[in-house]
Amino acid sequence: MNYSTNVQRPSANDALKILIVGNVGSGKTTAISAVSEIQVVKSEAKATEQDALYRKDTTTVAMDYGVVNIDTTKVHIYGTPGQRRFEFMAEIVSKGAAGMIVMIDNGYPEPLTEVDYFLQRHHGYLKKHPAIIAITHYDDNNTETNLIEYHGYLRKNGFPCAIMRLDARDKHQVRRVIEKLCHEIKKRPGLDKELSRGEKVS
Ligand SMILES: Nc1nc2c(ncn2[C@@H]2O[C@H](COP(=O)(O)OP(=O)(O)OP(=O)(O)O)[C@@H](O)[C@H]2O)c(=O)[nH]1
Ligand SMILES: [Mg+2]
Repeated sequence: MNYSTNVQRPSANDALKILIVGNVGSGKTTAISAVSEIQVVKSEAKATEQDALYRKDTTTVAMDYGVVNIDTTKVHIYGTPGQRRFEFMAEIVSKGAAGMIVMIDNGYPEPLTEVDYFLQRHHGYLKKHPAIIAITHYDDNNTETNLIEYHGYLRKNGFPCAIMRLDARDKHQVRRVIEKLCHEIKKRPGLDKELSRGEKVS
């Protein structure tokens, strides 16, 4: 008997929306492109702000969108622009998102100030939803801030988020961060209730 015809990948039976915010050049678009199982929808344009030109010529001006399947969960990933003048997009895109990745380029002169900026800005969202802080560009020779300093900052300011190192170009590392966030989302009590109130996406 040929069993192979009966073997199927488990189909996604639930869905989540997650959001990636973080500073310019931290790797939001790169991470979504690395991990997505569909062609990523992007909104790249020529960068104008000096900050945005630091690592690359283009910058996200609206949002990125990709999909990855984690076990039986279809994860819809939305990336936001890092340029401050487009940051209103994050408020719009965060609607219905069950969790957030805050991606920070460790090569910034003061990366802890950047973490502070994003955590304060999304404070309202983070009071109700889980987040992972993903620190990128850790391999750059000119980066000096260690993970322990991020841990210290989060502890001092009362943000109970996990912190992970990430090379946004590496699909497996990006997947691990998303898996961890999905795990945090699913262990939150009351998630089912939240999803049934309309946060579920398909
Ligand atoms: N060396 C190194 N390069 C990285 C790492 N992560 C991402 N990159 C590179 O850094 C750049 C990040 O660019 P994007 O992905 O466009 O950054 P973004 O966060 O979407 O930027 P905005 O849309 O402008 O906010 C790309 O050139 C990546 O290849 C890392 O950990 N180490
Ligand atoms: Mg981008």
